[in-house]
Amino acid sequence: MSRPTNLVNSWNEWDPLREIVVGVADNACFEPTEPGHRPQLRTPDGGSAPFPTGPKPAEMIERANEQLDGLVRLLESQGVTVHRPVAPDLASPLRTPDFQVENQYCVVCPRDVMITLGNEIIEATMSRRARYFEYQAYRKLVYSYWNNDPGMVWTVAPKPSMADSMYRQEFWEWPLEERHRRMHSSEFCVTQDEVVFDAADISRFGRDIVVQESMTTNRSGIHWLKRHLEPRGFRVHPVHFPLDFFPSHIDCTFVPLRPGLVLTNPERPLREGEEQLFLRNGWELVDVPQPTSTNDEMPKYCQSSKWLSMNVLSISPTKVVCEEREKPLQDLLDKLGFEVFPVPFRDVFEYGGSLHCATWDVNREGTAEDYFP
Ligand code: DAV
Repeated sequence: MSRPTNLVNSWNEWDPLREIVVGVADNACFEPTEPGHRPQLRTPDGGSAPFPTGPKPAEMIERANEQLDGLVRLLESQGVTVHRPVAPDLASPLRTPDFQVENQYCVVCPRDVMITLGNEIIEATMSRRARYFEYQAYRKLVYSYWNNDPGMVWTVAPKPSMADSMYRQEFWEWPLEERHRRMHSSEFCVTQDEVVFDAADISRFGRDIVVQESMTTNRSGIHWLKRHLEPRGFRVHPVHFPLDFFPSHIDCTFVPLRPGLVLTNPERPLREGEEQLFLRNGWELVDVPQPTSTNDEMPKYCQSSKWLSMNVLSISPTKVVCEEREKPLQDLLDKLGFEVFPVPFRDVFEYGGSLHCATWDVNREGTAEDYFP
């Protein structure tokens, strides 16, 4: 039998899943402090402590790998083909002509780095030094698609310098009132001088691509996406969530689950007017319930918010994988008519995300639908 040629084909976040990549925790290090990121360790008294550096302890890596492997088993039991990246050495210091960083991070979250848009794979520019070379963990796989799928388009977005001048260091010092005052300016720790985006700030709706302006995606990055994608028939819509003062990655804020339905974050409403595209076309925006953990109750080294609760992964428009503790969200999904697959995943949180973050779908059934005619 001949192999199907369209190995790379994924137009949205929900069509029936055929092939996906799930990250691995091997060789992971603590994320370093750098101009684009200041990891914080909260102490019980509400203060902060120095964040650890260097490789993560083996037993922490094992625990995360067990949960990642559990997700792989579930997906395979649903008939999905799963690939894993190969983790390189991440503990050595990195030096480019423009920056140095003490170590890299991990290869648990392909979602942040890689995106499939139809028959195209894009490697994002990334926004943090420790993640500059993360794409390399996926290259073997990308080459296998490249070699076996003649229709596949492979795009590497322009790498920014990540030099000191690319960042706005004062951002980290702004007091809360200053952040309120600047809420609508969408200026974060990265300036507008270079093209910067993480793939996880993008959400796919067929011909329409929604991109969040954030700490990890600037307006120049969105402009590059527009100029690259619009001639190929996509429409790119920038979106903003002004009450999120540290926005990074759209998949804990605005999560589409099927045509006509987006899960929304009750603490992060869209900028006024931006909901119109959806409402005009008869889409429902449904707020998720409060997560089962407060931010203070998140795993010790986790740098993401409690809203990892809504970082779910769709197996199809009727089947959703959800973290096992998030019963209120599971009940909502059940009421909305989904079959819910709960899996334990909290040991993965400190590696940068939950179920959607830790995956990158390369093939889902379906074609380029126009959901917003
Ligand atoms: O809301 O904390 C986390 C996303 C991680 N990739 C949040 C976003």
